[in-house]
Parts: sequence; structure tokens; C-alpha cells
Amino acid sequence: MERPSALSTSAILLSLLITLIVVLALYFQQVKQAQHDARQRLENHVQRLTDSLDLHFSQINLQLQKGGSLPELCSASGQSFRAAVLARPEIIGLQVVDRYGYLHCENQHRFQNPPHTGKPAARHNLRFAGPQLLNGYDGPQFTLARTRLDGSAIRVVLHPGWLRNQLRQLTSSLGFVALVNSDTGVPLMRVGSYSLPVQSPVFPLDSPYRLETLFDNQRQQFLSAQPLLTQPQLSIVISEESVLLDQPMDLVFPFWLGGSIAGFALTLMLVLRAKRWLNNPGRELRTAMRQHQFYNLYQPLVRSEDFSLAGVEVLMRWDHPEGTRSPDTFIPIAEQTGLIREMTVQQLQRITMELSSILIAQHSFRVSVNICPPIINDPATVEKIIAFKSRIPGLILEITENQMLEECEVTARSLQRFREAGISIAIDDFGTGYCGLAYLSQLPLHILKADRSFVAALGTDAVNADLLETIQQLAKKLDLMTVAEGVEEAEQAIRLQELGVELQQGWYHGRPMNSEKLYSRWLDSQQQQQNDLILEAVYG
Ligand code: G
Ligand code: G
Ligand code: MN
Repeated sequence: MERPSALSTSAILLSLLITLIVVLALYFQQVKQAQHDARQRLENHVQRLTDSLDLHFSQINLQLQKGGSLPELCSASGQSFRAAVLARPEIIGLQVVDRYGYLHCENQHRFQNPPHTGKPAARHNLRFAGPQLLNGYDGPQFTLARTRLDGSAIRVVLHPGWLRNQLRQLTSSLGFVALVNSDTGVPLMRVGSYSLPVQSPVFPLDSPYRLETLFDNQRQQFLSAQPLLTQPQLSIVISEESVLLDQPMDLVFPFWLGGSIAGFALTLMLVLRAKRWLNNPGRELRTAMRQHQFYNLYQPLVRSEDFSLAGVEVLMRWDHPEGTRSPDTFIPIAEQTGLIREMTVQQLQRITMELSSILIAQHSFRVSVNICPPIINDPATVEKIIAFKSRIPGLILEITENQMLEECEVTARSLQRFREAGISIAIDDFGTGYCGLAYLSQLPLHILKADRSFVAALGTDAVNADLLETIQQLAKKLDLMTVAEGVEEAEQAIRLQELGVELQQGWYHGRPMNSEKLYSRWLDSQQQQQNDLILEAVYG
């Protein structure tokens, strides 16, 4: 059974993998979100820009509707009106032209001989024009004009710096912001290097539009365009290189590093917890118990005088899905988890079923069962075991010498209960532990099972060659029966016979076997012999 290790490489690798997958998934989700946000920011900017221009243009439109007739506009009475218009930061010039195209006044100057500048358009709404060269102004200018009911027109010259400032926005060297002609896409004013999609025709444009494609500068670019509400023939276009929008600029490295480390630690903790749960030895044993994977083997206990069967020692095995397990691998865990109690009760139940006929026929048939401190220290289990005495009359409980020493008082009380119930107690592996003789003599014991090392030493020149004899003498003094374990050879069996050891157990007499083998090899023939004896007695 695999012991749960505190920190295994597999747990670390698994945690790393899980963290990596989660972090990557989160990272890509963040990148996607950031890319989407970057495009959304451009679109929002286009919206803000058109809103701002629309607001200014409609305010100017409202203002240009006031001011009275042409003579009033250019007279002293129109001076406050002209001053108010010129006070707007986005306006640097104001011209009043009559219906024939003569310029009557400009800013606060009134022309005695009005120069001809161009006939105003007949439409009465606000008109944007430019870029155009105007007398008295350096460079191309943009104007807003409004024809009034009498056919005259007021024209304002927009501050080029103001318009440019409106467009100014942080784009890369290849991105741009432009005020363009909605029909043709020709830029009227731009910041950045203007370029348009190779194939998709954006213009004429009459509603907000976005696309991302290859531009004629051979770059992949994102574009968002929107016409002005007040001047639909004008549009704002913003474009930026896709590569720049795709760069997750706001993903903070330390944040991700910290998050990954914390995520890894958390995952490792969870993985270890899951692993511990999966590897929980108690869990595995409990499952095995539920699925009846434990079974009994029986090793013959024979009488020294004629090697006839006196009983069996019951030994547990685990029919594990990956192969039979010996008790050394699971009994310690069963003891630690306390599961040994339930396992022993189940073992006793199997005994009553598998050996029922011999138990009924021979009340003296010894059935030796191994028990341990968790059982002895638990009065409920003690009583459960005692309840089996009626069905297993020859029940013997084996406990090792060292285990006998644990929690002496409770042990003594339980042993007393067993004795009252008529159950014999055997000290297992006797001679290997540290039980004081005085202590031994006080306990209600019946059998000493001499450790197999003493049998192995018999007839050799080992230091303990004669110890079995000593044990045998001690047992006699304490009025205990002796069982010799580990009898593997005929000489050993004979020697034990000579020593007067009552019972023997070992491979020479029989290996641990299942109940069917026990019946076919030992019990059926014994039964036959008895039957023969009866027949002989009856018929002579
Ligand atoms: O049968 P085997 O030699 O594998 O047994 C190894 C050890 O496991 C022995 O010391 C024996 O006492 C112990 N053992 C075997 N079966 C049981 C059992 O049913 N209960 C307990 N408590 N110990 C057992
Ligand atoms: O500790 P305990 O006496 O319960 O141990 C009994 C175990 O000893 C059995 O599980 C069995 O497998 C083992 N055993 C029984 N007979 C012999 C034997 O002759 N030689 C050896 N080496 N082991 C034996
Ligand atoms: Mn034993």
C-alpha cells in the first residue's frame, strides 16, 4: 500500500500543470478582453470626437442665426454680436457677405468699398468648407457659414489649432485621426499617417462603421468611422495598427507572477489534500471490507504426541485487486485506524460459517485468533468477541508479548473478561518481548506460543538452542500450555515431542490453507477415522 508522502514529485507536477492551464486560460481571456477593450476605446473616442464637434457646430449655428439684418450686423449696433461670436475660442474670424457676394464687414472692420468674395449658397443651413485660402489668413482655412433669410451670409473662420487639437489623440506613428469627406474619404485635416483599407470600401459613409483589415500601407489596421450629425458630409475616422491594439499593455507582470505563485500554492495544497484522501489507507481498507476482500486461512495446530489435529490458527489475507496481500502490509494500518476491530469481528463470522461442521462436532477444536491492543482496549469489541464463544467453543485469543504491555490496566481488565467468558489467552511470539515474569504470572493466561526462532535454533549450537527447554519449564511452573511455532522439519517435531511441548505449528505440519483444503486434508479423513472407529466398535 502506498504511503501518503508529504510532497511528491507527481503532486508538484500535477499542480504545476493545473496552474499552468488555469493561468494560461485566464491570461488568454484577459488578452482577448484587453484587445476588445482597446478597439472599444477607439470607437468611444470617435463617438466623443463627433459629439464634441457636433456640439460646437450646433452652438455656432444657433449663434449665427441671431444678430439681425445685414445693415445691423455691420453697424455699431452689431458690434456686441460680433464680439460675442469672436469671443468663442474656436473662431478667429467673422465675415458678413451680402447676397451678391460683397464683403461688408470683417471682424470689427467695416469696408467702405466692399470687395467681392463669392456668392453665398442659397441653402439656409450651416455649411462647413475648407481647406481653402482666404485673404488675410495664412495657410488653408476652415470655415462655417450660414445664409440668412435675406440672402446675406455670415461666415466664421475656425481656429486651425482648435480643430487640430480636437483631433489630436494618442495613436502610434501608423495610426491616425482624421476629419474626412464622408463621400470620398479625402482627409480634410488629419493627425498621423492617413491610409485606407485595400479592398473594403468605407466611403461613402452614412452611419458608424468599423472594420479590421489590410490597409494600403500593407499593415493590418483597425478602423472606426462615424459621420457628424450636424455636418453629415464630414466624418471622423480613427485607425490604429492591429498589432498595437493586440498588445496587452495593461497586463501587469508582477500581478501575474504573484497570482501564478499563489495559484500554484493553492493548487498544490488541494492536490495534496486530494491525494491524501485518495491514498487514505483507512479508506482503502474500508472499501476492501465492504467488498469482502479479506479472507481466512487456517494453519493446523497439532498435538505433539501423535501429530493429530488439535485446532487451527486463523490468519487473515487480503484478496487485493492487484494480488494477494500479506497481513504485514495491512494489519499495522488496520490497527492504526482501528479498523482491525471490525475486521476481526468479520473474521470470526467467517470462521463460524467456514468451520461450522467441525465446530459443532468437536467442542474442543482449538481456534486461535490474533488480536491486538485496539481490540483489547475497546470493551464493546471485547463483548462482541465474547459473543462468539458459544459458536466457537475452542476460541483462543493470541496477543503478542509486547502488545500485552500496552495500557496494562485496561488489558488486564479485558483479559479478565475473556477468562470469565471461558476464552483462553495465548502469548504470541513469546520470548521476543519484554514481559517481566512477575507480570506474566499475574495475568490470566493459558498458553505460551514460543517464538519460531527458538524452534529454528533447536539442535544447533546457537546461544538460544536450549531456550525452548527453559520456556517449557517456565510454562510448567506457571501452569501454562506450550505451543511451538515454526516447525519446519521432522527432527524439530520429534525433539519438541521429547521436550513435552503440547502443541506444534509450522510448515512441516501444514501451511496456512483455506477451509476447503483444511477439510479435505485434515478434517474429512479425521471424520472418516472416527466413523471407522465407531463402525469397528459396533461391528467388531
Ligand atoms: O500469516 P503471516 O505470517 O503473513 O502473518 C504475519 C503477521 O500478521 C503475524 O504476526 C500474525 O500474527 C499477523 N496476523 C495474521 N492474521 C492476523 C489477524 O487476523 N489479525 C491480527 N491482528 N494479526 C494477524
Ligand atoms: O506472529 P504469529 O505467530 O501470529 O505468526 C504466524 C505466522 O507465521 C503465520 O502467518 C505463518 O505464515 C507463519 N508461519 C507458520 N508456520 C511457519 C513456519 O513453519 N515457518 C515460517 N518461517 N513461518 C511460519
Ligand atoms: Mn499468531
